[in-house]
Amino acid sequence: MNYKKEPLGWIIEEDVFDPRRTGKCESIFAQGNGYMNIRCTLEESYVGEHRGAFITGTFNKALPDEVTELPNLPDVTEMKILVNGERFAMDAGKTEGYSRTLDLRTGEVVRTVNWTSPAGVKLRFAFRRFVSLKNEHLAAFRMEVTPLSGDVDLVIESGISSRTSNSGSQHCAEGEKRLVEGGALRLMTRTTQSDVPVVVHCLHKFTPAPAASLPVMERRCFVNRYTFHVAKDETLSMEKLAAYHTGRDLVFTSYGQPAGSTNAMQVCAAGDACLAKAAGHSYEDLLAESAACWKQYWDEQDVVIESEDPFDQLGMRFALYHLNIMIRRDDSRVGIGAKGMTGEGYKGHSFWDTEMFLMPHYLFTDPKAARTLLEYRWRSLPGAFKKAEENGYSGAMFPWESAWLDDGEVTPLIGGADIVTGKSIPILTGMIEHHISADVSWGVWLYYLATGDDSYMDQCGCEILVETARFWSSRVEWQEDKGRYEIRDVIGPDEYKEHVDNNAFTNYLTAENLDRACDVIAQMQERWPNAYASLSEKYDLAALSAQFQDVRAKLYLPQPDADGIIAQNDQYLGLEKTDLSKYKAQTGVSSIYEDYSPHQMNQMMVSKQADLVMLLRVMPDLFDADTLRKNFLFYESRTLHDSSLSHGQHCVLASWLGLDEMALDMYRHAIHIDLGPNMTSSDEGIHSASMGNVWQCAVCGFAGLQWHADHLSLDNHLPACWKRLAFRVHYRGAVLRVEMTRDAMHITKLSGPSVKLVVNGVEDTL
Ligand code: IFM
Repeated sequence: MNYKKEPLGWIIEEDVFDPRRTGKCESIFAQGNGYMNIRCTLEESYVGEHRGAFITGTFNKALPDEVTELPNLPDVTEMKILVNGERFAMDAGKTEGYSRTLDLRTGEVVRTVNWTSPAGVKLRFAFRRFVSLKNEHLAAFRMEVTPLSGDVDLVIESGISSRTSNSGSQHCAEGEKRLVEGGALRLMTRTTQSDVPVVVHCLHKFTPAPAASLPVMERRCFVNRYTFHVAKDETLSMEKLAAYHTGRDLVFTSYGQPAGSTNAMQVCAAGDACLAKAAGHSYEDLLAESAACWKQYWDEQDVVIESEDPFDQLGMRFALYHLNIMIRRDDSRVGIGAKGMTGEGYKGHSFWDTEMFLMPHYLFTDPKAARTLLEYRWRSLPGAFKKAEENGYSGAMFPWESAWLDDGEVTPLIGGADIVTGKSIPILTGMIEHHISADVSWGVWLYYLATGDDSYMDQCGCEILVETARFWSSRVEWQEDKGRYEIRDVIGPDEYKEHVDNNAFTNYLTAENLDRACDVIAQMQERWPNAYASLSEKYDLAALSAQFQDVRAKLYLPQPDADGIIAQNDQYLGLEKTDLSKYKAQTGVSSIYEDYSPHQMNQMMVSKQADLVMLLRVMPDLFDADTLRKNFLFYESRTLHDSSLSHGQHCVLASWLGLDEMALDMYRHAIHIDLGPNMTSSDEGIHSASMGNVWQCAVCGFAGLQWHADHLSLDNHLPACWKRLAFRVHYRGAVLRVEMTRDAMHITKLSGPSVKLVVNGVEDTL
């Protein structure tokens, strides 16, 4: 890969075709707009490729014993190109001058290559594509082919294939194919269980026109076969438009309406009209419209980094690019998948990643988008009530993995192979990783602190805080001998530790959840009358508040021991201290699974990811600086960073602790998770939470952004090799521009009401 292409900091280039990187490049070059994402699979097919087109919210269950997942929808990217009867593919013949670039400024991917076929025919190919940021349904492709060694006969097959699957499980029916007015191919299908109508269109335009064109309908495939005779040095160009529409699109379904109730013909008509309109425009025109939206995004959201190493900037912009294409900013029926929509990994499900890792970015750059994410949690409450009830608890127990609003818990039950037993490893997170309910509440309160949005609290926030507090009040266990409540048998953030008691992160976030629920109950009647009306009808709020206060007062909150170390959980400090150097030095992740079973790892003092460190990062005021530092160093030494969630949070805390070199090292690890040399790390999609982490590293870590009850604070922790860092922050209706060097921090209020700030310890009001 080449990250030094001009203009520096904007271009990701694959400069050598290497089939070992197939999956990685499909994911990192993926294009989208929050409604849909298309993996950047090459036009001609290769062993190991994984075509993918995903539309937010179209969740489906392939078989009764599988969990709901985001279906891989019909593909429009594949093309078969025959040159004098030889199939164009770069793994045959000779390839020269290969380059595939993603231009982060416009979202366009361009591939150029000179190819000599096995029979010696030379051609130049240029492929371009983008998914429109202007029209969320539209993707456009352009190809130019120039024969260089003589005239050629070309056959090109291109269209729609519904042979796609999610690792073998098919989600769409065969569907109905037809040619529609204007020569477009149309495939109308439905998801098998959720019954969502899915309509895909594809239209080709060639210059010069083909000698012949023939529609070919096969099982799950509908293409046009075009034939051409192209003279030496003449260029054949193709423009292809594709449009995706589904019955779950907001225009067809109001909130809560089942997808199957949408008339598929309406969806077809919308697709027909969309394509007919786009067909009147050239690729360049459509690209310009989309690029203008990207420009606006960058004007508002860019984080500028001037560093000795330009990769620091590129890594940040790559994260911002994906943060923009993974979120549907105005549809609160959908969350963000752990891989966005760039691959099938984690089945398109949302985790705590949303609130703890992604939310701070959206909240401080586009608060409305943050509200959409938190409304999604509120709309998912029925699933959370159901999960609590099924487990014998009260209130709202949020699913560890979430999909469609009423799906409830969708965590799969089994994972990879256990090296000792040879059986599948049971996945327990859906059953006992309970901190998600407190994480959602933490997100709600952070949103309220940063926006003061009373309407959100009135409609959603109060209910989430009260119902999650009700869950925790039923979840805690009274220990008569110790005279306290405990939370036993959980998995904390560190998923290498199962069935632990009193995970500090879980307990402290629960305490926070209970406190905030009491706060809102105290203010609800006056401040949030609608919430008060509906909750007071269901509950005696005064009694509920008294119950929460009692549980909170008696909840066990682990404290530093004689050495100043806070136990991650009751068992942790007594575990065996195995030598971890081999795993700390690993180039990939999770190599420990090759030597130990989960059961064995549970007995070892080893952490997968930030756990106690995560607690200190989100609640830095709990302990003094010395305790923070001691615990950070202790736990980091036992952490393998086997989750992409880990490095970024360590970076933030390391910055605050003045561990400058370590903080920069952690930042660089975070930007390498998807862009680094590991060929397979992103096969199943990019790591969404890591993108949020990269933003947090710079803004919360190096610029020291912290939120407080009535103000924001900033502290200069810029790495020595960074000359400048600049970004915007939205806070309580105001927009601030922060510009910093190692010696100075300039903050300008661009708009909005006055804002209280504490900058490098000095209070000020802008
Ligand atoms: O939510 C995370 C979890 O903390 C670690 N495993 C991956 C999940 C999805 O990113």
